[in-house]
Order: sequence, then structure tokens, then C-alpha cells
Amino acid sequence: MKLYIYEHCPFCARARMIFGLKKVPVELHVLLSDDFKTPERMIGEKMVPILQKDDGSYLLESLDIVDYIDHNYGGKPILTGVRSPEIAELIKQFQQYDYRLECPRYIKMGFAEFATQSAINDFVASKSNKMGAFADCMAQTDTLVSAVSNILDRLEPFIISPDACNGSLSLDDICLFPVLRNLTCVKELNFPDKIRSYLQSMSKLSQVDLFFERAI
Ligand SMILES: N[C@@H](CCC(=O)N[C@@H](CS)C(=O)NCC(=O)O)C(=O)O
Repeated sequence: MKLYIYEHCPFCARARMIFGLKKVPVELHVLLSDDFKTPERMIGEKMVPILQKDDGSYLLESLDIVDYIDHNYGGKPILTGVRSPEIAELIKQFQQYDYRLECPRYIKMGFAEFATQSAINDFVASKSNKMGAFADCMAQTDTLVSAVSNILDRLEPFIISPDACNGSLSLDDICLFPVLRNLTCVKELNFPDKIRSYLQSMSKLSQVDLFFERAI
């Protein structure tokens, strides 16, 4: 199977996680951020993640990919834990701030989807339309870091185990880990101990990398 992704994309990280957690082999292909033709040829629109199944057909929507792999590959389903409404609510709260912290950093981190200047230009144009100029977002770093730190502090008590946020693996891990992973691109952000352990453990189990070493 082949999985088409962007390295920074949290929905792609969801799909990548299930392959790593179940030790199911998959070929990762990173598309350039301004490559419209490849995804349009495959699925009729520019959107990742895209899974190309063994029979050549395509599956999109991260949670559909997760469900397909969990139920059809690598033994019994593993995402059997109960979800927590508190975690779902805290994920929504991060989303008010995280894009403004992350997008201006993504283009400086050496991701394969931004290997060309035209890919960077396309991303900057489309995102700054929605969130304002990247330089203004960078200038808001202190305020945004303080808002996100507050949410991290509120999240910490809900992380029951470093190997599964609710104590046994569930869709909450698939939705939470990618959001926290993307925040590791922000150098100024300090993660509470339990969240840092969760990030490190889940990264190892799912084989999805963190960005601490190249944080800006
Ligand atoms: N609901 C979709 C959302 C996927 C999504 O929004 N992907 C973004 C990348 S993070 C995308 O491909 N956007 C189109 C673009 O970059 O032009 C899923 O869960 O797979």
C-alpha cells in the first residue's frame, strides 16, 4: 500500500499512526505542496492523506483510512478504548491557536512538501489569506504560546498513560497525538512532563516523528 502525505499534515499523521501501531508496512510518498495534478488525477481534488490500496483503488479521509487498516490488517482491531469528551473539547481549544504558531514555522523546517520555492509560495499565499501574514503570526508567538500552555496544563491530568491517553488505545490517541506532535515545532513551548512522555512514547509506538530537534 502507498500513503500520500505532507509531513506537516496532522490528518496524514493520523493515518500514519495506525500503520506504525499495527506494524503494517506502507510506502510513504510526500507530495509537493503545490502539486495539484497528482492528487487530482488520483481522487479528483487536492487533498491528503490518500491511501492507495493493494488493488490500486484509493481511499481518502484520515479516519476512514484508520478504520480500514485497523479492521483489515495486522490482526485484531486495536483502537477499542472508550473516548473521552474532555479530550475532544481540549483538541478543539488547541485549534483556535495552533495554526498561527505552526504554519509560519512549517516552511522553515525542511519538510519534503516544501522542497521548492514555488511550493512554499503556494502554501504561504493560501494560508496567509486565512490567518494573516506569517510575519504577524510569528510576532504573536508569546501570546499564542501562553494560550497553548494553558490548554496543555488542563490536558495533562487527562493523560492516563504514556502509551494511550485514556489508558487503552482509542481514536482519541489518533486525534490527539498529531495535534501535540505539530506543536513540537514551537521552540518556546514547554510541554508538561506527562505530555512530553506521551509524545515520546506514542511517537515510538506509531513510528511518527516529532519535531523537537528542528523546532523554531
Ligand atoms: N477531513 C480530511 C481533512 C484532510 C485535510 O484537510 N488535509 C489538508 C492537509 S493538512 C489538505 O490536503 N488540504 C488541501 C491543500 O493543502 O490544498 C481528513 O481527515 O483526511
